[in-house]
Amino acid sequence: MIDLFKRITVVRGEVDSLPEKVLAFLEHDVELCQPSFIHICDGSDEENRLMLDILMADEIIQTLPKYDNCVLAHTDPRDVARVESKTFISTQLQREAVALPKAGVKGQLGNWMSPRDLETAIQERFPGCMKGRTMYLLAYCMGPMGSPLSKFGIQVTDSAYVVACMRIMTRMGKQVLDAMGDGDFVRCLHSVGCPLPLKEPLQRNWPCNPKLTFIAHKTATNEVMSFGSGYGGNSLLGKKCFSLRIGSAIARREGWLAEHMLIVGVTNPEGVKRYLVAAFPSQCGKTNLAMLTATLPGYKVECVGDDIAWMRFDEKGQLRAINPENGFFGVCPARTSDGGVFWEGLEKDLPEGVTITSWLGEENWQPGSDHPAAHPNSRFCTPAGQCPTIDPNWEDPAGVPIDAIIFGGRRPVGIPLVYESLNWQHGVFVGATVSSEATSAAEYAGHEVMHDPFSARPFLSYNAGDYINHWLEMEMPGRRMPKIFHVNWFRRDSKGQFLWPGFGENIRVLDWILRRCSNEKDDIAEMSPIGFIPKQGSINMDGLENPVDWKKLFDLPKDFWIAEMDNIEKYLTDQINEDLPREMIKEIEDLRQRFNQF
Ligand code: SPV
Ligand code: MN
Repeated sequence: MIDLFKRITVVRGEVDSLPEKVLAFLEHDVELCQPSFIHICDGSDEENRLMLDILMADEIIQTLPKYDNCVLAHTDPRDVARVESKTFISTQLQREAVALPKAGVKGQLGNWMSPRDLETAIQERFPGCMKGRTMYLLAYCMGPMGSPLSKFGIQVTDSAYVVACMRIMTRMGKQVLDAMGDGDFVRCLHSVGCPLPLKEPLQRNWPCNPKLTFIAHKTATNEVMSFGSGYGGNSLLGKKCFSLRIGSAIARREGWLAEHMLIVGVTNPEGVKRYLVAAFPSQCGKTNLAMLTATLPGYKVECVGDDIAWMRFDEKGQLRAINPENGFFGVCPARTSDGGVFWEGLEKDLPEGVTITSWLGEENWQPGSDHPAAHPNSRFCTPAGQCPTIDPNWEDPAGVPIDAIIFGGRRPVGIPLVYESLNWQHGVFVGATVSSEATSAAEYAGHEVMHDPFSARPFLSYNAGDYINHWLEMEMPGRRMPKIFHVNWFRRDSKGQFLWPGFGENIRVLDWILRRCSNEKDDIAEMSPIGFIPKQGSINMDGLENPVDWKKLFDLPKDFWIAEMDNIEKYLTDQINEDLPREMIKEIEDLRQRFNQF
């Protein structure tokens, strides 16, 4: 055994049996972080119980007795979201990682760090950061085991909470180490940044280090380093860090797409099933759409994934998608006194005498209070296989065939319920110009509309101009290109009321989209300046509780669109500047031209 490990107690697993490369990685991180104990995770039920026992003893979790095998963790109120301002991509040249904005403009498409500054940042944080704690090593697979589309990762972490969640969110444990052998893996280092003994008392028993929080990615060498936060997107490194940031860099090199998209299968009353992917910025209801219960009779929606899609064209030219994840990490609610959970909107369904405890521990929280019961970004973490509407093919190693790509955002004005792009290049433009109201999944306040190209802005790991180019280059002879659509469930009238009921009624829009993807003879679309929009009456509105105002849903106010086009042009040219593909300039010109003739 290597000398280093003789000084540390290996509490579980055998370091000697690790593949050589994994051992070298472990050795490096042990030397850096100086944990007191090492635990090689096997992913077993027994190990999971041990993690939960540790978390219970540390009073980080409590059981929710109303449900089987369900626990609640309250975090330090300062550690509740991704921290985009402290998320970095490190490459030799800045321009590899981020487009260089116009002079005097602040870049919004990611933060670059030089290799030298990264080394300094690491040295300021990681040496000795696990003193007194256990370093867990977990091997995991993103994507179904055995799929040619899947990829391996190794994460070391000093958080039992992270181990328990990674076991849900990924395929994790001994079987992965066995399958991986001497193969490559993404190297992930995570620490909550609270060596023992503590220098400051914990808040709500949740170890974190908000002052020093940072999440860094070395895309050239497939490495992630995360410090100071236990929150999902910052600490479950298989998710945003690997599957999106490192993933899209690998995808670019290998010619495929790693996207912030849900994947669903929709079956119509004739029994025809088609799959689609949809990209929305964080907190626009991706999980809701992924688990939609159709209100139209005879339709069924089944879920393959709710957050991330890895997609590749197969040898027949068909785009196929896998969900790299194994669980859902969705927005969820507060605790009730009967050991259950409370979602806003369930006020009327609360059993008599049951009270709500807010996320800040305030007992007897009252509906209608001036502050929400749960932090708006509080999350649940649960295995995908437990979803009642999980798709039977969700773990198909070949992936599911994709017929349509949907982009969307939260747009209160101007943007119609649905439109279809004119062709692939125009569709890429639609993706590049996604905007949405700000979200509490990161550190933003307020609701201003923010640009979020491909809903991947927080997850870009290389120059946005190259990202757009990579999308453009997907179109090749012999490939059946999916149609690209844009949806907006969130348009409001002048009184601020939503014009569309949303939720299960969104099946009506999915139905229209999928009819556009079949070779249906009925003419259900008409040309507009922004693309094809539904002909009046072509979306099935049968049985809608309240009639919708078609005109207001599909109106294209010219003054709004003139401002929107100016805004898009300014954003793309300011932010992507010299790296903006000329195809995007052409699309803006064509859009202007079409409005001029409108
Ligand atoms: C998102 O913010 O887009 C999420 C949640 O899916 S997290 O994984 O925490 O980033
Ligand atoms: Mn997400």
